[in-house]
Amino acid sequence: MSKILVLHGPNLNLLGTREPGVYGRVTLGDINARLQTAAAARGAELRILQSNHEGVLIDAIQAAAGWADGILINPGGLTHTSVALRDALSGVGLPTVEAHLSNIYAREPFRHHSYVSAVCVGTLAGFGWRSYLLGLAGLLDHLDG
Ligand code: CA2
Repeated sequence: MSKILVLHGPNLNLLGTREPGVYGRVTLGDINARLQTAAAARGAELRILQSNHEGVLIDAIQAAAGWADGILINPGGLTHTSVALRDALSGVGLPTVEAHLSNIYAREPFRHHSYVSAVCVGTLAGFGWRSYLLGLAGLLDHLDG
């Protein structure tokens, strides 16, 4: 059974309550429930965490080295700013998939660069909440070989 850490970065707790034109009307709770259903169908176990704090996310990534087989992460705005988050992912070395609700390459130029992409197996962006499900499937397939 694959064990996956799912991380949601800053402000993603606001999903479904603000900016529905950009991020949709689905709440983070809805996304987590859909991920849990998809994981159960694949016989995988998820532990899910959202935090608005970079250090909390980094602590969770470091702790994952002791139990997880892979990481699914939407770093939120930290995608475009955080060398520290990238260093944590790189240092732990667990297979990681990056997921974004929006197509970051079709938005403002400052969103076009991700610090974490280069240390990830792959990136999903632009499929709304389905980016997470596609990312989970891709990560589990990658772990299955
Ligand atoms: O598209 C994504 O998933 C992002 O990671 C979302 C981040 C943004 O900074 C990235 O460039 C792309 C923003 C997350 C904040 O989500 C909100 C949801 C509702 C209302 C306000 C913010």
